Amino acid sequence: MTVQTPIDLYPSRCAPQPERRERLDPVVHKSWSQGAPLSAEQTEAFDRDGFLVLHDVFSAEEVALLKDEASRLLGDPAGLEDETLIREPDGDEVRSIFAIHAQSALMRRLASDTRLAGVASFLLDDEVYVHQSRLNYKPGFRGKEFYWHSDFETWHVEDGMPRMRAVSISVLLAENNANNGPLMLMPGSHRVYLSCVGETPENHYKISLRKQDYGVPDEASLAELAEEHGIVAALGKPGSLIMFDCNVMHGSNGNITPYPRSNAFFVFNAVSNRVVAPFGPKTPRPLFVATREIEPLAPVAGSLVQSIG
Ligand SMILES: O=C(O)CCC(=O)C(=O)O
Repeated sequence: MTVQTPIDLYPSRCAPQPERRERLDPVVHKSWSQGAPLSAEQTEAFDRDGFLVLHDVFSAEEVALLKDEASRLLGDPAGLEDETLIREPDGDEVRSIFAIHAQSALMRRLASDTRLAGVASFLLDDEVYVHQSRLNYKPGFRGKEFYWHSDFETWHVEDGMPRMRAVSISVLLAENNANNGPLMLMPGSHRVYLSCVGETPENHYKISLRKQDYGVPDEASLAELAEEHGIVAALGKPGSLIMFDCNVMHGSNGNITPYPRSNAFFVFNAVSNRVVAPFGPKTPRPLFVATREIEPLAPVAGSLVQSIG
């Protein structure tokens, strides 16, 4: 079956100057009603700010299980698909492990949990699948920054995600505090689509997963956005969740504290928004970065400990 490439509603990396465009898609795709997995206030805050932090979502036992699994994955690189292991730009320390939902039964169960997949499905008003997953370690002393970006810009140009109907959820496995390079977001910036300059080279992902050079917003536009929206750091203890819209401007500083900042990160895309041919380079990124095999998740309720333990 040939999938028709839809019109490019969010062009980027094809004009000599950056452009600001209006978002054409809703942020919360479903009207709130009793029984929704978020309260009316939480739903409103997500719609307004483009992100939401939920504290104490996972119990201490669940966090311990997830931390053990994150350490196990980190401690056994030979057991992982080699290319899923991404190292820091100037060193050998592991920055990210991709496709964790495909390489760990616990991480697959976590992705399917109602607290993640159920909430994503509500916000996007559709069945969801995992577009991308990874553990982001940000090791102590040497963990490098993630420069400012809109995820959607990359997913659209490099992966062929047609519309803004995706949400990311980070499960905090270590305390994310003001000092160890927490996620920073510009609240409200998700309403503006900022196109970037510079045609994407083929196989860009090989470099960009360590350090991104294309799909990077220009400084003048970032300064304007920061002036308009401000910058907020999303802080929380292990077991908290940060959920953020696919187009919110975000990034994080390096970590020179001794304390690693590890998070399990899942991107949920609406099944109706499945990826098509990339809008930029001809060759899509590999499946471990952006899946093209759509497996809708059936949300699972209950403790991770009982499911796996
Ligand atoms: O983990 C972080 O601090 C940022 C991660 C991020 O921006 C991303 O994965 O898109």
